[in-house]
Amino acid sequence: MTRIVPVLGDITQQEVDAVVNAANNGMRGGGGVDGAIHRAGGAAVLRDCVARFPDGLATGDAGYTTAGDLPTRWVIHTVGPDYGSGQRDRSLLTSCYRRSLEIADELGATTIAFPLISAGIYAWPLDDAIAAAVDTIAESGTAVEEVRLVARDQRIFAEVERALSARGL
Ligand code: AR6
Repeated sequence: MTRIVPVLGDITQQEVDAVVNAANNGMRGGGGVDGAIHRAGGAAVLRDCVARFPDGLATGDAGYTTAGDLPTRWVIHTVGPDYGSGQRDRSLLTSCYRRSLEIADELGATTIAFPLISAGIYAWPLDDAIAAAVDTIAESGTAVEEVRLVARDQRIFAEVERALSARGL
């Protein structure tokens, strides 16, 4: 049974087997979580991105690299839909969680930390971004034992807690 644990904090400081990056199609870094992961992970993460994703990554898909200086073994990169630019197909957002967990299972990860994919620069409405995360993780059937949902501020953290308790999770 997978535990979904709300965490108030910074995704780059999570001591788990894998952290998930809210990447973009180019897979060469960016702002938000992506910028924080590349800064904290160091050049090794970018080198690995270039080597493993020469053509980038499709929206809704996920792939992994090593984690450089991060206190985790792998970074699982996934590309959420850019709601602000009109990409509003929710199945692309739920696919990010499903594909990331499939990769975590392939890697044998037992703990993983997600940010709220698409909920920042890509401007997906927060309550639905949280619902998509919680429901998809809960229904995934993953072998991962602990899935952290990391919120950067108190307001978002409280919303994640509320969504989990509303579902009895
Ligand atoms: N730890 C935890 N959560 C964070 C952190 C952090 N260090 N930093 C931001 N958040 P975003 P997106 C929260 O913008 O919407 C990049 O340029 C943030 O408050 O990182 O999928 C990429 O290269 C929000 O709730 O990801 C893409 O171009 C959530 O994490 C684009 O942004 C996701 O915010 C991806 O945008």
